[in-house]
Amino acid sequence: DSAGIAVFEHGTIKVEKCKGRLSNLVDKMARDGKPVGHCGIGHTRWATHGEPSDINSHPHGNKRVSIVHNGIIENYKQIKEIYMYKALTIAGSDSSGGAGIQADIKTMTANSVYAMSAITALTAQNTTGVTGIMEVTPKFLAEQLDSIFTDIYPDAVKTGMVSSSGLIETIADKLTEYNAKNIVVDPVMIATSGARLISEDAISTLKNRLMPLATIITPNIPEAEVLSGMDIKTEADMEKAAEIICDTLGCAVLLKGGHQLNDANDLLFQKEKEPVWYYGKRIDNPNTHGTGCTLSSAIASNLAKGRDLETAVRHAKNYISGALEAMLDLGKGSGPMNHAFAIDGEYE
Ligand code: PXL
Repeated sequence: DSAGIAVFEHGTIKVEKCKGRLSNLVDKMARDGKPVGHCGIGHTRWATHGEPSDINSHPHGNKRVSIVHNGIIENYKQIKEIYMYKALTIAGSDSSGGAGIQADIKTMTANSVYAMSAITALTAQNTTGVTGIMEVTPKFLAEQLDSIFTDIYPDAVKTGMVSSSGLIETIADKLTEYNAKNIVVDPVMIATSGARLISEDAISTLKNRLMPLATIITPNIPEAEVLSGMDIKTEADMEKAAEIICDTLGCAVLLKGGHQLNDANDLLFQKEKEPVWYYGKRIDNPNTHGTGCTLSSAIASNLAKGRDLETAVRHAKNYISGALEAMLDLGKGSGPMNHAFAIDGEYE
């Protein structure tokens, strides 16, 4: 009898009480990407090759999920659930679907991660601008976060538009209460279209309460100027500003060169590590609505899968390059990217 118990941990497959062919089976699953392949062949391969993962932080760590009889996994559905990495976006809704919550969910889905959302505000907007903003109350945001964290615990969290101090405090309290890991804070201040998306006093709450909890923050140059208090004109300025932000707020910084400086050259600054430059290829696409949201949720997706920061940023930049290169052209203003550029979408 080849019955045994497969123990699935965050990022690893370990076989316990294994008799007969069970370990062969797990190896085969990894090789073929099945049955867990539905949740990402990458995870499986990565798992069995034993690269580092953060097992202890995962609520499903050590959970036994599968009884195997003669090579057949009986509770396959459970394995799929366990094997789906999960990410949460806490952000505003963009009715035009290119930025905010909508961009985040599309990005996480396209990166094979299960996406959840806690909505901070509704915006009425299209590619030409924002016409209205309706915030949720801090109490209702707290309720959304309680619902999420007490049930499907996210492997990573991204925050985007949070326009007022009360909402930011609620997020900081709840992320602390639930011991959230892999937190990416996109310090959204101004939309691509020019609309202001945060109040003045909320900026200091963002700095004092939320950013110290972040694994990484992803400012563009104007945001980094606000956060560092210095003008940024050169690559050397970018390094200096990122160092100031990292030292004062205690989190890693991805300072995005964007269109204002060096095109797509971004700088990753981490405490006690050499700065890393990502020399992105310049893609001549004027439709950049939602690029900030997309990059930060792609980083969160990759952190959810257990990747380190440097790798997560590299993969996220590859994803956004693909989405820009697809040259989608919708709307009258700066349009959205094609988040689904690598998804076939035909199910015959
Ligand atoms: O890209 C910043 C941003 C974040 N969140 C929402 C937005 C935008 C830009 O338009 O609409 C909801």
